[in-house]
Formats: sequence, structure tokens, C-alpha cells
Amino acid sequence: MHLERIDPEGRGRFAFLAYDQGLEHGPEDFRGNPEAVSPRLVLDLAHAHGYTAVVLQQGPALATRDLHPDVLRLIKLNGKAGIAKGDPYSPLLCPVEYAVKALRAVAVGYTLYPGSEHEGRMFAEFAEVVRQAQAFGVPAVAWVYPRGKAVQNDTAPEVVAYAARIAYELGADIAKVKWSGTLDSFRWVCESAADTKVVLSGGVLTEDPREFLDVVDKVMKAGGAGVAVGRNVWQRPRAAAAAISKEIITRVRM
Ligand code: FBP
Repeated sequence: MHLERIDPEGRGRFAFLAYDQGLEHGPEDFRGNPEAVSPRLVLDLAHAHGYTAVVLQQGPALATRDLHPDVLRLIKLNGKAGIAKGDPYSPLLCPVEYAVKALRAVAVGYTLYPGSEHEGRMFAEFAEVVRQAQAFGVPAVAWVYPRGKAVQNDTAPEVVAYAARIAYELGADIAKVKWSGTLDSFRWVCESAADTKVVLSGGVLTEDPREFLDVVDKVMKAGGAGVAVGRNVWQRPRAAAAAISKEIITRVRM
């Protein structure tokens, strides 16, 4: 485990501010809050509220190298656009070495799609990412989203628990998974991940912030290690994004 850089006090609590949706979903995600089209907003929020790190693809990371240098960067190493349909494959786009040396990554991330006919390539790429991350002393975070024609319900408890377990089997320090629907089922998800810490994947914007914060409460009670949230923060106007950030950080209690 190489969590020291992102968890210096060893509390095992993390709140990542995810901003890789521009690639995954396209600019549609920024329509409701045009300010979010620039990564400046998430960097300002992370600076002001103490998120563990912001999640950036190579491009926004390069463009904002000098902005809020105190804000830690988790560099997303693979990615795909949301245009093609069918079983997903998300190729490695940025090597660990470049992320660490050129983009000052203190952690690296990779999305796995178990159940896709291409899962084997992604498992192999991520296993190599884990070895490289070990060599460079940074944690590897696995986004684990069962997906493809073999997957009927990607948020069924047994599917989310399997996702968390896959992250552990491949050597991830942290697994980012979808909400399994109940506190009890999420406890099983966390237990299934053994030594790998489990964080909640934010999901679509809830109109009422309390709805999202209620899930965060349940995740923490279930033994979760925190959140990796995007749209539920930066799809709100700046003041509301700041308000929910404060609530998230309080609940995660880093
Ligand atoms: P959100 O909090 O906005 O849901 O972000 C979490 C995340 O995993 C992003 O890091 C990623 O870009 C996106 O969700 C992928 O979403 P999808 O489930 O639509 O592939």
C-alpha cells in the first residue's frame, strides 16, 4: 500500500473530486453549470474544502499544472468516449511514469468493465498499472463498473460486491464502485473487498442534495472509506457546490 501521500495521517478516509466526465460523457455534463466546463471550478473547490485529490485526465492536468499546486492530483490513466455502443473497452492512454513525473500524480486511476467481452485486456492493463504504481510508490484506484451485454443489473448487491472483489484480486489500493442500494448490502460490498478500501461512485445529480448526502452517510456506516464524486458537486452552481462539498467532507471525516 502506498497511501501515505493521499492519507498522511493514516485515517483511511478519502474524498476524491472526479472530473473525467468530459471524456466519458462529453460536454453535455457541463450544460447545467457552464462554469464547470473549465477544471478551474473543481480545483478551486478542492483547494477551499480539502478534497483528497481531484481526478483529471492528461489534458486538463497539463492545462492546469500551475493552478492550485497544493491540490493533489489523481491522474486517470485510461478512458473512452461515450459515443460507441456495445461492450466497452477503455484503453490505457497515459503511462504511470508520465502521470507521476510530468503530471505530479499522487495516485493513479483506471476503469475496469467486468462482464465486457474485453474485460481480459482491461484486467491485464490494470494489473500492469498496479505493478508500475507500486514501483513509483503511488496508490492505484480501480473504478469497477460491471457493464456490457452480459450484465443485467450493474447495481445488484452481488454484482457490486464482485466488482469490489475484482479490485482486490488485481491489487487495487482503492475500489470505486456504484451504490448497491442499501446499507447492509454495501457492508457486504466493503467486506468483499478485504484490504482494498471502498469508495462510493457519485452518480447522477440528485436535485435535493440531502438525497446524495444520505447515501454518503450510509456508505460511511457500512464501512466505506469515502467517496469519489463529480456531478453531484460541480453540476451545481458554485455556491451550492461549495455547500455540498462542506457536507461531504464533514461526513467522510478525513
Ligand atoms: P460522478 O460522481 O459524476 O458519477 O462521477 C463518477 C464517475 O466514475 C466518473 O469518474 C466517470 O467519468 C463517470 O462516473 C463514469 O460514469 P458512467 O457510469 O456513466 O460510465
